[in-house]
Amino acid sequence: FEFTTAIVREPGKSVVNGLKSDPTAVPTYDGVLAEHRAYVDALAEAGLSVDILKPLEDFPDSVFVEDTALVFRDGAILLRPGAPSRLAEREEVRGALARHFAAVTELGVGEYADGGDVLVTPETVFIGLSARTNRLGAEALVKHLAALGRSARVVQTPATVLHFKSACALLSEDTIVAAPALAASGLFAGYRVLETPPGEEGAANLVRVNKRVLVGKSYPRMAEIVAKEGLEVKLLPVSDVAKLDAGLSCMSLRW
Ligand code: CIR
Repeated sequence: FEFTTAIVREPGKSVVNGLKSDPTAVPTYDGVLAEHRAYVDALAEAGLSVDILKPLEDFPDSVFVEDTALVFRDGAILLRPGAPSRLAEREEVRGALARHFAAVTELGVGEYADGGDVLVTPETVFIGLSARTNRLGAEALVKHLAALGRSARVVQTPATVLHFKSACALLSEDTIVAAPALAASGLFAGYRVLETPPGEEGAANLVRVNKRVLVGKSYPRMAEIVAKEGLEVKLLPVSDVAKLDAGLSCMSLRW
C-alpha cells in the first residue's frame, strides 16, 4: 500500500453498457464520471502521480483498468481478462505499461486472470479462481510472480462476488478487511482479519494508499473501524460504479 504512481482510464460514454449482474441497476455516464474524478483526485491527494489514459468507447468496462495487469515496483504482468468483451483491453494498456516498466511479462493463450482476483500482501499473493480467473491463468500467474520474487497461493473466490477483491483488501502489513464469507474461510490464517459490518459487505473493496484509506461513502461503520486503526479515511462516492459490480480498487493500477 505504499505507492508513488497510478494508471487510471477515464470512463467513456459507453460505460453505461458495462457488464453487470443486476439488470435493473442503471448507472449513468455523469455519475460514473463524477465518481472517477473524485477517485483520481483522492489518489493525487494521497501523493500519487496519476497517468490518466484516454477513454475507450469500444470497451465499456475499460475504466476498470485494474483487471488488465498486475504491477509492482520492479515489473508488470499483462493479464488476460476473462470476460470476452474485455479481452482486448489488455492491448490498450500494453503501451502504458511499456512506458512505465522496463520488464513486462504476460499471460499466454488460454491463461485467464482478472486483476480484481489478485490480493497482494507483503507475505504472499492470493489469486482467487472465479468466473474470470481460470486454473491455467492462476497457475501461470504463480510462475510470473515467482520471477518477481513473490510467492503466491491459488484460492477460491466466494461464489457470491464477482472478484476475490470484491470481498477483501489489505489494510496494513498484517491486517486484511474481509466480508464475512472470506473472513470465516480460514484463508487468512496468520493475518488479523477485520470483518465488514453487517450490511456493509461492499466496503471490503477499500484501497489503502500510503497513510490514507479510500472507503465507499455508503459504508460509515467501516469508515469508523478504519479510523480506529489510526488511519486517515477518505470517503468516496461509489454508487454508480457499484451498479457495474465494481468498487474502488478496480479503477487503478497502483505501485
Ligand atoms: C466487469 O464485470 O468486468 C466490470 N463491470 C466490473 C469490473 C470490476 N473490477 C474489479 O473488481 N477489479
